[in-house]
Amino acid sequence: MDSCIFCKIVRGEIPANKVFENDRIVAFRDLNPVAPTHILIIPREHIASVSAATADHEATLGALLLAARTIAAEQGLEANGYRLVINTGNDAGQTVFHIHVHLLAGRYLEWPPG
Ligand code: D5M
Repeated sequence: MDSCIFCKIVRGEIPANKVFENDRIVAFRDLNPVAPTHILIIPREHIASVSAATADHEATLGALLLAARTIAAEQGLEANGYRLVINTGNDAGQTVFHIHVHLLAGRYLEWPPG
């Protein structure tokens, strides 16, 4: 996707504060953090949202969660815990239509979210 901002990060066309990369996944710090640790985990492959995912994306979707686990461990977040969020569609506040997992940690996270 030429115009997708997260595809541009994957291609290295715009800078990002990357914390993790593998053959399927890139992860980088959110520009507007809402918690002391706020990392976005994205697939290299463009999938617009959970709603746009198909069975063909099964391995990529699995890789997203496994990357989240690895990053949480690397960042030392397992003792106190962390939250994974995938905003999907307008009511959930999705603003970037390239599927991404928010990894949030470093403070007590209220439930339910606003
Ligand atoms: O979350 C989209 C998130 O993406 C939001 O928290 C801001 C973040 N964002 C947008 N552009 C960038 C760049 N260039 N670097 C890092 N973070 C970015 P959503 O779930 O769609 O609301």
